[in-house]
Amino acid sequence: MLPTIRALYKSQRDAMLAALKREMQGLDVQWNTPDGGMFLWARLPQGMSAVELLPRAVEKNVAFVPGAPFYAQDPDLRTLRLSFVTATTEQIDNRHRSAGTGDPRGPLVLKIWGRISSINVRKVVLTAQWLGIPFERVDAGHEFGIVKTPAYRDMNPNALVPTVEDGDFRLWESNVIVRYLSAKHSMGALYPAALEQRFDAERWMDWQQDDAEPRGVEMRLWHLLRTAPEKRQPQLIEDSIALTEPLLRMLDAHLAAQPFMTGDAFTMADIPIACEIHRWRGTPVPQVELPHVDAWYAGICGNPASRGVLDLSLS
Ligand SMILES: N[C@@H](CCC(=O)N[C@@H](CS)C(=O)NCC(=O)O)C(=O)O
Repeated sequence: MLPTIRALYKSQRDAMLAALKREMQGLDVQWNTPDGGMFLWARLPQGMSAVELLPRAVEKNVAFVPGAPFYAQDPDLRTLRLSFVTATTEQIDNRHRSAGTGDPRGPLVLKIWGRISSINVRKVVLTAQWLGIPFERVDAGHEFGIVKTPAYRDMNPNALVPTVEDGDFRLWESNVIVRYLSAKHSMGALYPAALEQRFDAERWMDWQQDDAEPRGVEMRLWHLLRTAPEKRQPQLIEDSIALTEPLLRMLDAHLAAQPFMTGDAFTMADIPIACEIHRWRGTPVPQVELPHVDAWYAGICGNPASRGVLDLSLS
């Protein structure tokens, strides 16, 4: 009896190992090769959470147990436990095929191209984390290069980050990616369904990109963090403070009257502006008092989705 069970479990384990190897190709997913027992442990790519992935995997007939509850402290949200004894080898093969990158409807994982030191990449990562969208981020741009290669330019002719690949669909322009992901995964919530509320959100997103960013924040950051001290022009920094402070006071007054950018609920509009405030507050210059902005921002930072984004220092 025991040798039969042992042989059966071995064939099921091997089917799962083979399916993982095939379907997780090119993704930063790790797993062990169990010597015995009934389970295999895997670790998802950076930024993913097993709890958040579970409902999507179940939709595709793959179930697992998220690893976090097994930890006494500091859980690793990326871990999960797969049982290889509860399905036949054919089921294991087919279910992983349908849930994996071989799925004709596209891979489970959104691919985000761009270094996390970019504010525009941070917006996209924050959106994906907020919505629990499984993603893989590839460092690109600046010191990581890649953006000027023909293959990257084919995706994004601007040779800038971020770019996302959602199956066969490729998209660039950070705020547009935030809109796209919100509309796709959170219609009626992050992407407001009512036209007036939606365009209120759109307006603030454009304000971040067209006013707040170019008028001051960008200039200050580049000057203070990315320019050699001997090449810095103090006048430029002062000008950028003078240009930006009135905008921030306006933002503070806006958030004095309502908890989020477009009213009572967090929407896509809060994302780019939170990333802008992260940058503003992280720049080493005298800071204007913004009590309402700070309270709103603290609330967003308190959400686990902001980890690895708004808790990073600027570089
Ligand atoms: N409007 C674009 C701007 C993109 C952009 O300027 N990206 C910068 C980083 S924030 C970039 O790619 N810089 C060159 C590099 O990193 O190599 C967007 O919002 O996505």
